[in-house]
Amino acid sequence: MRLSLILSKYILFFFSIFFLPTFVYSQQFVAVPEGATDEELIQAAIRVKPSDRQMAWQEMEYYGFIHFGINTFTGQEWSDGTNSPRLFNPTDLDAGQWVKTFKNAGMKGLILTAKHHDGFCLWPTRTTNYSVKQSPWRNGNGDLVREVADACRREGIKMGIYISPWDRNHPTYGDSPAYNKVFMNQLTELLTNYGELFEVWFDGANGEGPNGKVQQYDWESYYTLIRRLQPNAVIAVMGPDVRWVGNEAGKGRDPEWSVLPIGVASQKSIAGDSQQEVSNGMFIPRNAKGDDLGSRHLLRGTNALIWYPSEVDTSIRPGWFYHAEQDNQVKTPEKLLDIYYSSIGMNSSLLLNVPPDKRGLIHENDIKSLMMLSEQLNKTFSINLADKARIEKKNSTIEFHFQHKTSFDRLMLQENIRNGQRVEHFVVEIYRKGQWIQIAQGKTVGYKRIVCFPVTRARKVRIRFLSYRALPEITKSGIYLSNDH
Ligand code: FUL
Repeated sequence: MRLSLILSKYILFFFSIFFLPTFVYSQQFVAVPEGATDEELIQAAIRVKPSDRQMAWQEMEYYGFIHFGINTFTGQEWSDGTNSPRLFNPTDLDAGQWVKTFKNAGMKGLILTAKHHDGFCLWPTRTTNYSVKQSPWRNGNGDLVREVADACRREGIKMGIYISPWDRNHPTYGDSPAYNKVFMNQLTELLTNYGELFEVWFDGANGEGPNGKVQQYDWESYYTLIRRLQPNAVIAVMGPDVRWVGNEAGKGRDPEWSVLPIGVASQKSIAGDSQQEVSNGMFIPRNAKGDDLGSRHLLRGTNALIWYPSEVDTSIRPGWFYHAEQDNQVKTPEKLLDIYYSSIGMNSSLLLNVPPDKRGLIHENDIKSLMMLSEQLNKTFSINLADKARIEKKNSTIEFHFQHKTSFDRLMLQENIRNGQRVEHFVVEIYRKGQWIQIAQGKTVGYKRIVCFPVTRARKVRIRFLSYRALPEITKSGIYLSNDH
């Protein structure tokens, strides 16, 4: 690479351990020159692209969350680390049943709570006795992380881990360097002993440890370790690769931008001078809950932009952990379908929690809802009506001409995000009585956008891109009839 190119004001920086040891988690960003005009900002924004690991993750779309641990047996959502490990005693645990259920539901992977805030470890870690080792399950010889990893491998779906940095049991928690060491060891065990992981999910919840002290997490070291031991894994939520959508209700937003302002104050800090500033300010957009995180006006004043796509995490039940009294509150297939459209249909991935019960099995009611959802999705998306249409692509429109009048109520678009995210506003129109009539509209497209509207009958459909950062590259489009109504 020529030096002049490196110094060019819009250059995409690829930092890696080889180039800049202090910036070891290989975050890619595009620098924005000071005082950039709006046009210069957009020029920078269209250069922001996903990393390979982010791309592989994005293509998974739909994967499951397993909250299982000591809380499953005490009826709690959060426990304080004082429950006896002997309470952990699933009678019929079958990780194969979990994985098969998820696979049949159409999920491409699962994330297991290897350790929740209570500190109870689902694997026989060397870092604490508060683990399956001290439980009656499998006579203390069990390793649930291993059983899940083996089942995932057998069924050919990917595995990820959730590990809570907040630990309400470990005596070192709050003694920052000591606990950071413990946590690094826990990570090392999980990252080395169970095969390839696709995601490491760091929870944002944080509080006091048993000694009342607040822990200073060494995020930089955690990220570095993950990059070294599992280079293909994305680090989510409290991490640089995947962003929390901002709610736990399964709600997406439009626009949903994967290109976001980096959120730190100075170029100096971006370059790695101030590690704290980089990690604290960079990965958690301060307004993760806002209606819009990345439209043009929100990019003003930033000094760099990153690719930071959204993940929707929500539970099939009111709680994250299993509670028998919620057996009749499992989300209906209709509700799950809404969530599908407002997550995967809105440029996010869907991480759907399905907590196993005290037997160690996914409950029949949850399976029923999951299967009905997947049937409905298969029914809707197995026939792409656009395949039978003549397609005319112009610069900023795509027209579909059917041979006969055709009924449809869903439209799907995908941008070639390897070349960035470009579409800012589009309308869907049909041709009727000599004119184009708008039936739906949307803002962003991104990796995938599904627009839902009432059943419509027409011979010609058109998508018109009203606003974009660069000419849209639509790689896939689809028109469907759902029969959801
Ligand atoms: C939250 C946690 O506090 C909940 O218990 C759950 O694990 C959810 C996924 O994340 O921050």
